Amino acid sequence: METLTKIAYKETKGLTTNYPFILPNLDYKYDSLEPSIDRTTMEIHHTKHHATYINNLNNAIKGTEIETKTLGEILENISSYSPTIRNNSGGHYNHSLFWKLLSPYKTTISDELIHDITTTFGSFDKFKEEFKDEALKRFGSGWAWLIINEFEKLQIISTPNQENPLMDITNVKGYPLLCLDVWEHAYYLNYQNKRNDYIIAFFNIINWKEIDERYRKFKK
Ligand code: MN3
Repeated sequence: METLTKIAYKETKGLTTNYPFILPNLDYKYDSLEPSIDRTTMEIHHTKHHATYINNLNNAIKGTEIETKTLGEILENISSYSPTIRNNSGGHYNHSLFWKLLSPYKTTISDELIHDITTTFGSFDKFKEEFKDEALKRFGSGWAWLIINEFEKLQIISTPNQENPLMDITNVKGYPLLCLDVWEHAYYLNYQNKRNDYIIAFFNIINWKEIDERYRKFKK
């Protein structure tokens, strides 16, 4: 348990913002991820869905002692807080990370991370296949993740609703490298029920540069 907490702690200690939480700007335009993710989906997802999680989170903690807690402290002690705080702090963290992991430009992966992925999953294609399967089998709403687990190994997991591997309630904790939103609001306008096609398209817009930076930050 000690190692496990330490792994997740590497991320949570960097989450130093606290109340009032604000909507982060995107590093790209809403239409720049087309055709993989359409402009309308991106705009609604960012300005409505993500913004609502933030408003709900701020409203839930306003005037309470949680106002002084950082986002990292809230997530790692999430079992102490209400379902409203759990859903909305998770929603805020997960989306803030997700936006950074998308890129309109093709990015390359470092040799070190490719080597680690290939060693862990057999090949890069097998990694993609396993990630896709995990994202597909997540019933209802949730997220798929590539994390560094308690044994400092790469692992693919999924979480329900807005839970994430930094929360003390999740089965597998770890340091997130990659995440994919598989809530229907993330793809339904363009893909309807075809979550499979959305996941395949997602692989075209992954910001591997950002993932490499997260990977190196962890290894330090
Ligand atoms: Mn979402």
